[in-house]
Amino acid sequence: MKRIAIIGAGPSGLSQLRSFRSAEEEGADIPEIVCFEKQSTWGGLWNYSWRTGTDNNGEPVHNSMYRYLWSNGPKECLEFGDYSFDEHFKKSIPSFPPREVLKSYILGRADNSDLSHMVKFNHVVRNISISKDTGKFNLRVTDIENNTDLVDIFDIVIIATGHFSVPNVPYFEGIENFMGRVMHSHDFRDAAEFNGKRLLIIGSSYSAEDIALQSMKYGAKEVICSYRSAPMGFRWPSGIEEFPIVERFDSTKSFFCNGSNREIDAVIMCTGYLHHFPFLQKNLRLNTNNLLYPGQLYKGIFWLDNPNLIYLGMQDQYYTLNMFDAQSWYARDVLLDRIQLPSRESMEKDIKNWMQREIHLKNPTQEIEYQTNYCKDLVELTDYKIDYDLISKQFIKWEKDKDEDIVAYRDRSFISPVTGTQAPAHHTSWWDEMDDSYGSFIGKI
Ligand code: FAD
Ligand code: NA7
Repeated sequence: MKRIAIIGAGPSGLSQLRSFRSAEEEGADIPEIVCFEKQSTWGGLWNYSWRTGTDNNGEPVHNSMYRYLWSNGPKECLEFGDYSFDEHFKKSIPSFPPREVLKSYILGRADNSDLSHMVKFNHVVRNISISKDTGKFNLRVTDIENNTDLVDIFDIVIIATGHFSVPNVPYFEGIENFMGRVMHSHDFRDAAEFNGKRLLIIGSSYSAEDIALQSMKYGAKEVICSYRSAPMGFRWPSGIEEFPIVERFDSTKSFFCNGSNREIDAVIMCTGYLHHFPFLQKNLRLNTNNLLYPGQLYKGIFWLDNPNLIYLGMQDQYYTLNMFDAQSWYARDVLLDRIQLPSRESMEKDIKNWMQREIHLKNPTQEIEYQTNYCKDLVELTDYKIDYDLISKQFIKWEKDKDEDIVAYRDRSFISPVTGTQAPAHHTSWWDEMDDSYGSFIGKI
């Protein structure tokens, strides 16, 4: 029987565990699986931590989420095919829940699936290498609680360590002389810190958009978003503006490439994250930017040079939870010999084809359709069921809602692809709702 190691018990790792559990429930013999998780509990990024830098064990803090984080897409677009929001909450809830509510849902399926015995918490994977003699993977893992290192051998390794945790921090001329606060979005925790402040945000993607809005909502004086490639172009509330890329700083000002400059109090770099796998033997490390189809991975999952190495959730993400499920169900079926991988040549051709198609995508609608097709392609041969076409339509509608009104898009309601339920409206508009607690959101429906 194969031995499988999963690294990480965030949503991707949990999807993989759930996929095997579901096969087992239907009578299949499943391999021995050990999931190593460096945190004391599961949930990955959804475990909010006030800490930044290193944690109480001296390990890098994994968390990049912050207070007042609400879902940035409709919950109906991330719903699990085999576990609906209605089932978890015993009633239907609005489409854009705050972090704690989504975390409850993600953990709910794991709790109900009896997965915890497969996870070793407080275990940091330090090193993975391949034995030249056997072709098996040697793992070195630190058991943090007992302060011991263990070594173990596995046939299959599944990397589910996420890719939104290690910040990409570019250098800008003179920033070392700037006297205000400088941070990366990975360390952003509480928008109220910037109450009354003039804030410069660098970047023009999801983090920039959400942190700019949050900061205004919680009292920032003004927010400038500085873009490298293109402005986000939303109809921003008063106080938020977009400038082309910042070129340099002095002690109090930022200078932009269009010749203008502004006095600012703080800088938040929303400049994305690195795919970072220091624990892997060098020639096994996925090396990519944040793409919908990272290279080197067949079906976006299997390491081309050695398909016994599997990566989950390494894509840029419109889809999240049910894409991780699609990947996990497919990987499971390969590992259970229900699906055969084609020749290396065919896999390489397939990867090139998908990557080529990504280059030609022109707008978010095409990107959403592309990732929809990716998910559909994966589940075609498995028993995972969800209506990706409905999800796709709703993602496209969500993009339009954002263009119409970036402040109000979270007040809209969507249809569950699992139960068909239309979500109720939240009792307060997102812009006016300062309380993101579970009790306020779930209690007052
Ligand atoms: P992660 O959640 O990052 O989990 C990886 C796990 O691996 C962690 O538990 C970590 O501790 C563990 N790990 C890492 N290294 C090791 C090691 N060496 N040894 C052992 N364990 C290790 N998605 C949405 O659907 N909706 C949202 O609203 C949303 N908002 C987001 C907001 C922010 C600020 C960010 C950064 C992401 C957001 N996401 C959102 C996307 C998010 O990436 C996914 O929802 C999801 O958390 C990805 O799951 P994952 O398991 O792939 O990775
Ligand atoms: P993303 O989506 O990877 O975006 C990174 C942004 O940072 C993007 O706008 C980049 O600009 C910008 N960037 C990267 N490097 C630079 C430099 N050197 N100078 C200026 N701008 C730069 O990361 P996010 O944090 O926004 O989102 C990650 C996840 O968190 C996402 O899935 C959400 O769910 C929450 P570019 O457009 O490439 O020119």
